[in-house]
Amino acid sequence: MTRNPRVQGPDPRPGGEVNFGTSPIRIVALAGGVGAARLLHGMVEAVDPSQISVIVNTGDDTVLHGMHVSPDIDTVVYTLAALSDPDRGWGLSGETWTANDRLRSLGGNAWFQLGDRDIATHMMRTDLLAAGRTLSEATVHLASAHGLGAPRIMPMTDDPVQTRVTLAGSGDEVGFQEYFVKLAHDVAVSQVRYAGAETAAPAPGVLDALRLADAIVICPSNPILSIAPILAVPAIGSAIQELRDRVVAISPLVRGRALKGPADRILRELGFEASAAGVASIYRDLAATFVLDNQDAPLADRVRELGVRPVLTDTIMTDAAAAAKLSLTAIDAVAAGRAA
Ligand code: FO1
Repeated sequence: MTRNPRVQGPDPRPGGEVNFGTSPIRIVALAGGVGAARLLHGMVEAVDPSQISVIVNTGDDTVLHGMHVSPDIDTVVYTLAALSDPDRGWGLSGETWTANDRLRSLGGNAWFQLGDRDIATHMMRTDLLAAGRTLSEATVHLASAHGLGAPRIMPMTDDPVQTRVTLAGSGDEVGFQEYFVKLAHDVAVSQVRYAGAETAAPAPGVLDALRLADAIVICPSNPILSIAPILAVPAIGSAIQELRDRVVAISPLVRGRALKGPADRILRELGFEASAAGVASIYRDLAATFVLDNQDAPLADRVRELGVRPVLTDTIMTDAAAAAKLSLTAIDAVAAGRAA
């Protein structure tokens, strides 16, 4: 396995190194927001970033005040550029909120907080789209403007896809950010759909990256809100299914609980088991390997019974070194599974 020469300090590789043979290895990550960004922050320290492609969920995208906001793309870009706010996980560190506060005082729609510096990102993206550039091209521009030559960050599609959430109480359907931010995901959900996904095409480069990948990592993101929209793009979902033996998913739940966000609740509300085994059953046709936390060791046999190889490790990413180690465990597990 090729290790990133920029890694300092102790080798984060777990014991029992497994090789893919001729290096360098190529990795694709399917990513949502904060959980994925944390994993990637470690992955780029552990693996040569030029060999990593990230396919990012755009079902959370929204147009606010005339600006195209792509929260998950920005979270990944800001985190990899070491510019994200460490506590919130989204937005920029050292942010000011003058425009948003002023908007609120004018009676405007200010529940989705846009920081002053963050607004420049959305203005730039909106200008590029208005000038006829695609979301992929706008993403290349913004990643490079943030100093990121690698990894390659791609939206899942350049077509409009919107994650829409039906509220259990009223039966009303709302946009993702209205559920997630305005309602603070504190309401029961009865259905989630990915409007537009059925006719969406993968963004340029997405299918090639998947086909060339030695390992495809499904990040520990919300399976319903962050990963399912990517898989709902038909050509991406079927490519992942075909490449199942190279796919490893990392559980976003530990002892049945999400470390951040509503993944456990929404799984339960939609009739899934809120546990690592429940998540493994959602991914069973897509991922041959499943990484779950040591604390969930009693669930490993149930994962195996699903026809999925369980791998136990520490999945709680306390820092970049822990995230690097988790990435390598997941990637090595694919190599071990394919060699078996
Ligand atoms: N999350 C919040 O909880 N409250 C916000 O006001 C908010 C604003 C925001 C602005 C830009 C951006 O890129 C992300 C923002 N997020 C906010 C995060 C975002 O709603 C979620 O992290 C993702 O969509 C879920 O992955």
